[in-house]
Amino acid sequence: MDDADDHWADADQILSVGSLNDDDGDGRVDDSDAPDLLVKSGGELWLYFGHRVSPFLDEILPVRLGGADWQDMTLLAPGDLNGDGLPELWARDTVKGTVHQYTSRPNPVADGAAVADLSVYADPAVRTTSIGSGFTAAAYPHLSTGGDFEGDGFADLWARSDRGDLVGFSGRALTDGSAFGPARPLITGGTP
Ligand SMILES: [Ca+2]
Ligand SMILES: [Ca+2]
Ligand SMILES: [Ca+2]
Ligand SMILES: [Ca+2]
Repeated sequence: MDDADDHWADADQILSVGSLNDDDGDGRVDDSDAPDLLVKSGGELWLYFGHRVSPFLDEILPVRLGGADWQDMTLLAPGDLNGDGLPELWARDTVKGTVHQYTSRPNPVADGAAVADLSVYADPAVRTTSIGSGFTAAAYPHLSTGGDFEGDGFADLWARSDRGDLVGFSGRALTDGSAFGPARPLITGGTP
C-alpha cells in the first residue's frame, strides 16, 4: 500500500460497521460478507473493505467518503435499521450536539447484486435534518451505540456524561425531532 493511502497513523476514530458490499458475490449483503471499517482522520473519512480471503484490510484500496467535513463528528454504528441489509451510520456533531442519520442507499449493479451507494455520505441534505439533539461533546464526552439494547426494534444510545455517569437513551420512533427518549441512568450510585 502506498503511504498516501495510510490513514491509520492520524486516525482519531476507527469504527467497525457492517458490510457495505457483497464480498462473497451471492447477490446480497448480509452477515456472510466481511464487515468494513471506517477510519476518521481529522476532517476526512475513509472506508476500508474487510476481506474474507486476505487478513489485510488494505488489500482493496480505501475509499474516501464524502467531500463533507467530518472534523467535529463522532461516528456511531447502530446497525441495519431499515432492513435492507446495509448498515446505517449515525454522526454526532460534537459542537452542535445534533445526531444525523446516513440512511443506507442501495446501489443495484449490473449483476443484480445490491451494494451500498456511497454517495449518501457526501449528501449535504443529511446534515440539514437530525434525529436527536443535546448531545454535545461537552455534555457527553463519550457517546456510543451497541444497536438495539433491549430488543424493542429501535437502536439505542449510551453515553458517559460530563459528571462521569453512565446514561442510556432508548431509541424510539421519531417524536418531536428526536429518535431517543430522555436520559436514564444505567448505573445507580453506590453500586459496589
Ligand atoms: Ca465488506
Ligand atoms: Ca454476500
Ligand atoms: Ca440499512
Ligand atoms: Ca432499543
